[in-house]
Amino acid sequence: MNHPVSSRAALILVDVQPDFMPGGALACHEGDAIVPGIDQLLRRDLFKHVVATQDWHPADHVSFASSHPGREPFDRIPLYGHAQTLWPPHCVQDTPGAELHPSIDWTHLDTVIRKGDDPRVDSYSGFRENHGPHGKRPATPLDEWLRDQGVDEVYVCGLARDVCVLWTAQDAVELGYRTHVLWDLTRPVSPDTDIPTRLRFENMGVDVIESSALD
Ligand code: VGL
Ligand code: ZN
Repeated sequence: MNHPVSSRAALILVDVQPDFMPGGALACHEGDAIVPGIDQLLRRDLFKHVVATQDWHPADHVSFASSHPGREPFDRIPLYGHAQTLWPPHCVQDTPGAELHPSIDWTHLDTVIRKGDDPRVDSYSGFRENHGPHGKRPATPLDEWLRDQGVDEVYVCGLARDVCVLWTAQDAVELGYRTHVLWDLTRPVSPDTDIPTRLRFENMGVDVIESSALD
């Protein structure tokens, strides 16, 4: 313990949803291993501000391989001038796999940012959509909400370490937040990405720490 949490810091819990757990539609490697630690962290009540993101797709979402005849999950296709990975259908709106994980006590949550509801555009970061048909990356309400609360520092955890956690932390840095990632409370889709993911965090100025360091 050596890392005091400021009252101007927010915890961002990224996509802690059953579809990203083992047995789910888009399972992360050991994704369920983070659930007890996140529940315990919330019970410690260290953060004045707590936000969750929720992947929330329509059934015909552009990121689903099923929306592209002849394509398989994990194929990459060009989309609006950028590479798009095609995923198995996951986190379909109003299905059990899209719920915030039922084993976590979400009582202390201040707000939920749903993302990926535009059928044409994927949305990895909690702060803004991926590139869309108009070239822009429209903002979600998250940055404005955090600024309204006076937040200048964020701690990011959840799923997936190599996708939505990575993109959320990257946007947080670009938007000027002091940014930490709670490494032990994240897991990747592909574990072979862990070394490059950690380097990417460090190179972009993200402080990678363990949740046990917080007090
Ligand atoms: C995610 C792939 C597709 C994530 C969401 O939460 O990391 N990954 N949709
Ligand atoms: Zn998704």
